[in-house]
Amino acid sequence: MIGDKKVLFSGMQATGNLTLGNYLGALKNWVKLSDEYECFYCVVDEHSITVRQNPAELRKRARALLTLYIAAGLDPEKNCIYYQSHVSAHAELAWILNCFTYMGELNRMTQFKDKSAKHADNINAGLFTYPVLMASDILLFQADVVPVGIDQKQHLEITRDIAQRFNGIYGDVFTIPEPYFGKAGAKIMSLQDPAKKMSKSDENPNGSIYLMDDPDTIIRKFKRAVTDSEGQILYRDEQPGIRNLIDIYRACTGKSVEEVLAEFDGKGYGELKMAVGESVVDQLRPLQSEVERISKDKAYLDGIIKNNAEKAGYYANKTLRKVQKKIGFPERIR
Ligand code: ATP
Ligand code: LTN
Repeated sequence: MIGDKKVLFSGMQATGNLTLGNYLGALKNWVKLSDEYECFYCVVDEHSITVRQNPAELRKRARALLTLYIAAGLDPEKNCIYYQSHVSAHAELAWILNCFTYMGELNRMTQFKDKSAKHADNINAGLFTYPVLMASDILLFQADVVPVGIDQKQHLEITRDIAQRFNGIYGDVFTIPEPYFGKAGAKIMSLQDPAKKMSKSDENPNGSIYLMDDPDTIIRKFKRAVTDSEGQILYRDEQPGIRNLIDIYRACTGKSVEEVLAEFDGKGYGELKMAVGESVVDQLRPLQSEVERISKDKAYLDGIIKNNAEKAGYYANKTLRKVQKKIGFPERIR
């Protein structure tokens, strides 16, 4: 708790241009929850380097991501929006928690398996211990809730396991976090392959809607979305492409599955695709204009970056010092 509020923590990697999946699965829920909790929203640039990055690009993307958090509606005066690399406690706690995490546990992580298959030439130790750094992010802030997409479920479970193990040895040091998954957008699939999640590092740009795509591009991508030959608009496993379109529509409009099915009863796939495309354009329009406006104000952004890194550092170091003391590191001489 901070004051009388529970704590929320979440983050995203600065690995590419954000997609509609990132927005509907995570960012949109962040905004929804931001009044209720004391929130920390991190640009996890340290996680990003588990895959090789171009330095100039990484710097640019990290700033663009931070701008996008604000543009999406997170007030940086109320929510702590900051870069992971500006708070050294993340890496320090990660080292400690590495010593409380088993190889066997990390070996089971599906993201590690997927990413090492994708980057076979660079299966580095950071990629393997990625979930430990993520656990450190969350536990440093004693977070109660962590809004993420379904793909992060396993990482939340290992975070809870590490925290429980540590608490079992040293007493109640860490709050055990709960994941928060939204109803409609928790797993948005690729428009070109509905068996695969929409991902910002996908090589095929037609599979993903990027948050900064212009309206024509968005509509074109939806028109080309892969569906099936059933010809009926139903919400079921056998029609993953249609189900994905319905999920996107639900997440953008707030309608229920029943309402969407009633709306498109007897209509064709073309009509559904157009309606979904338009709902996405409407959803992204305000966000895009806010990005333009905020990015121009360099001094404003720099001020946020500096102040919030200090605020995050304060809370993170409080937990880190407690952990260091518990495990028996020598006290600092003041
Ligand atoms: P990468 O392609 O680099 O692995 P990513 O697109 O999976 O990246 P992350 O930075 O790993 O994005 O994830 C940021 C947040 O967005 C996480 O909470 C994640 O669960 C969520 N997310 C990512 N893709 C989707 C998706 N297709 N549907 C719903 N949520 C998603
Ligand atoms: N692994 C997450 C990004 C991430 C994160 C976190 C999310 C890093 N640290 C802490 C929530 C809380 C991903 O989305 N790929």
